[in-house]
This record gives sequence, structure tokens and C-alpha cells, in this order.
Amino acid sequence: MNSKNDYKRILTVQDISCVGQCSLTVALPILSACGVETGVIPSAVLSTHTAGFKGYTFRDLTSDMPAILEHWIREGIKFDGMYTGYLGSETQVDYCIEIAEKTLGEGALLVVDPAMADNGVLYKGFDSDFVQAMKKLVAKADIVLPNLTEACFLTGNDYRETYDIGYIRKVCADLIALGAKKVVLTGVGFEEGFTGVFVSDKTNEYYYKHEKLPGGCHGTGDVYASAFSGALMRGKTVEEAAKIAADYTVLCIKNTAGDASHWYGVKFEPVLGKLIAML
Ligand code: PXL
Repeated sequence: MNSKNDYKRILTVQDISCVGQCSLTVALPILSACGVETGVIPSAVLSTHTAGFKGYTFRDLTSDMPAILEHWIREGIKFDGMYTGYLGSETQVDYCIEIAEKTLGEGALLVVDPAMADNGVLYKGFDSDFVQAMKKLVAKADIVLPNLTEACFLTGNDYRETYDIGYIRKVCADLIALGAKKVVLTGVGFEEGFTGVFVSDKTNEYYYKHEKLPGGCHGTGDVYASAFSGALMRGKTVEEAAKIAADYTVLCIKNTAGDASHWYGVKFEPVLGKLIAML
């Protein structure tokens, strides 16, 4: 049983893609499995995610956000952490900054996953104005959790498929220069067959290497960020949480590999027990 002090409450702000195993339909079950109370602000409702389905619906919920915040302020609602994912507009990014300022209690952590790009390109619907807005949220982050593509858009570095540690250090230093206190950069691989996560701040760095499975899987960034945030709320260090989230994401990909009909997401649910066992 958790004592009062280690039962934490996190807020996550991201969209609901009704089908597609990403964003809130991934974050809520994973955070709950981690034993963390989770409040949500849905940033938008989409019939599916935008990566591969055609003709999806998109209802922007930006205008609901100030009223939700005002109500929470009246009720004195506070969180021990906040984790932002896919946001539907630049205004939402600004609201997230205000929500963090007004609802995060003493010592609470802001985790920013700047979910907006992969494989060298921005997701559909995002442009350079959105990237500029996201930089302001990243500046407030205790931990920013980008993939290499997002890190390059945020810092103006060229996106590369192959690189050395000097390039990775430069990208991370540029993210720290934006204002983020710590960087957890995902999908960093220096050798054939391996990828990993590179964690750094102004003074320390840590690299966790793991196997790279063939073929990309949609939704792994959200699985990673959710497991990371859950582990962090359970008192793990950033480095421990980065490793646990990587190991869990690999298990999820292995559990999905070989099922071509499941191209749209990862089968993360059957291996939730293994995540719980890692905490
Ligand atoms: O997994 C990130 C994500 C979240 N939400 C929506 C998306 C994507 C990626 O494409 O389309 C709606």
C-alpha cells in the first residue's frame, strides 16, 4: 500500500485519439498501472491519430482550457507533476505554461514531450509557428523528452540519421540553453542494431543502450513518455525512469512485432504487468 506521501497526482495534457493507441488512451492506463492518480485535460478529440488514417475528425478544445483552470484554482486543486504531450494549437502551449504555473505545487515536476515530429519531419498540421510556441514550454520544463527530430526542430540543428556523441551533446546543450533543466533524448543509437536514450543536464550525462528492433512502430513516443512520467512520480530518478521506460517500450514493440494489421499503434496492455514489476 502506498502511504499518503508516495501516492502522487499528475496532470497530463494531450489529445484523445479515439482509435490509434496514442496520447491519452495510452497515458491514462500506463500512469494508472504505475499507481499514480491522473488528472487530464484533453487538448483535442480526433477520431484517430493523424499518422496513416485518412479523413480523421479534429475537434480543438483550446477554448475549454481557461475555464478548467479557473475552476481548479477556485477548488485549490494542485498536482505533484504535469506531463504534456501532443497539443492541438499554439494557444494551448501558452495555456500549458499558465496551468503549470498555477497548479504545480512545491517541488512538482513539469515533463514536456514536444510531440510534433518524427523521422525528420513535422506531423501533419504542425508548422514553424508551432515549433516557436513549443520552445516557450520547453524553456519551463524540468525534463524535456524529445526524439531527435523534435530536438532538431527545437534547436535549429540539422537532423541526421548517423552521428557521433559530439553531435548529440550539442543538440542536448542547445535544449538546455532554451531553459530545460534536463534532457531525455530518445532514439539515440551509435551502433548498428542498437538504439538508446541519452540523458543530460548542465553537468552530467548518462546513456542507456538497448536493442533496436526492425521496423518503426507508431505510438512508441507516447508509451515511453507515459512510462517515464509514471516511474518518476513513483520516486525513481530521471536516469532510472529513462531506463525503465526504455525497457518497457522494447517489450511493447516485441509484443507488437510481426502483426502487420496492427500498424497504427503498440500492443502495450498485455505487458503492463512487466512495467509494474519494474517499479
Ligand atoms: O503519438 C503522437 C500523436 C498524438 N496524437 C495525435 C497524433 C500523434 C502522432 O501522429 O497524430 C493526434
